[in-house]
Amino acid sequence: MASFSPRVFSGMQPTHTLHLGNYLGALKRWVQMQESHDCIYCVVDMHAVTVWQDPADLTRAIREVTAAYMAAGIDPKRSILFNQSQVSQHAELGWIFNCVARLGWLNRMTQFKEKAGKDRENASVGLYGYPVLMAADILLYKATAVPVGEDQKQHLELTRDIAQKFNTDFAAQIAAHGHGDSFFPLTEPMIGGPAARVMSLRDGTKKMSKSDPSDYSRINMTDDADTIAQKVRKAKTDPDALPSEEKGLEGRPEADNLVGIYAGLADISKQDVLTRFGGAQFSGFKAALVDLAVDKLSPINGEMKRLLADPAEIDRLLVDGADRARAIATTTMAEVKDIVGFVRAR
Ligand code: AQP
Repeated sequence: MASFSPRVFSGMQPTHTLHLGNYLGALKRWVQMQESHDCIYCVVDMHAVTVWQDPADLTRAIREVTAAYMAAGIDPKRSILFNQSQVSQHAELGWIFNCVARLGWLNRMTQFKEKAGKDRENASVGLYGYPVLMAADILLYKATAVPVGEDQKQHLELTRDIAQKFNTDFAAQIAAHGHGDSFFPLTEPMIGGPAARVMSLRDGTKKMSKSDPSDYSRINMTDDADTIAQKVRKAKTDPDALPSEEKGLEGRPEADNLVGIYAGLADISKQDVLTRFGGAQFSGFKAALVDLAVDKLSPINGEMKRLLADPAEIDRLLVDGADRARAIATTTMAEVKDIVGFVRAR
């Protein structure tokens, strides 16, 4: 079996504003991974345009998401930080993978079904092919691990299926070009922690989502302290006190969600939260949650504002990151072309 150096890749779409689910499910863990891994973090603007984006809003959101990454602790010197559309190899490898992936695989993708909704015929071809482009994003860098929220599990399984089929279909050429028995790694999803799936503050059975029409369903990374306090106070709960054991959260999705958010923000387990707050009424627990959320999010919010005051510097950092990403992507794409049998300049 070929061996691959450990490398992390992950990305977020510059659509709307990032929320607490994006932060706890992914971004916070990306920051931690910098300690142990070679990391590449992308603002996936080509994914964003799979649904309509006003161009001026898209430009603003690319800079805002970049600022959020850095304000949360992504260091653009240590990690590679860039926006996807500046590295054209993502689209090139995406095309090859369109020819590797099977229609039957894509037909099973639940996110497409959710996002296309009833008006499926009117969805863009890009929205349907979204998980194929995501596989290209990851495998272009031969990433071995991808930290994501639970909602992305199925897409990562598809990434592994595509890598496996490419490795099998082209096994002879992969060996002949000196890459051993596999060209792409079978990337591991890194999903976990108490906040791998943060739910809506209005409905504990629905994922916290950027596109939820109710702003009270989520805490945005740009929300100020008063807004955070208002949203947590209005968050749906049930009439009972908090349980002392985790199994007492079963069948109580809203309570489970708030406890998970507290645990994610405090870097402790849900059981630790219940050991401290078991028997408390929600009013007291919510007050503690507001203090914690404001304490953790306000410095990020402040740093985002500082960074966004200089958009030219953000653009410069993205160009620099894209140059570093392209250096890796160019090599992979040249090797893929050789394996597939395309003629190219040498
Ligand atoms: N609710 C969530 N809980 C935990 N993790 C989450 N992620 C998203 N929502 C939650 C993770 O955030 C990363 C960014 O993914 P994205 O930018 O592609 O976000 P998204 O899926 O578009 O975000 P939304 O809010 O779900 O957007 P809409 O409303 O457009 O569908 C990923 O790692 C994701 O797992």
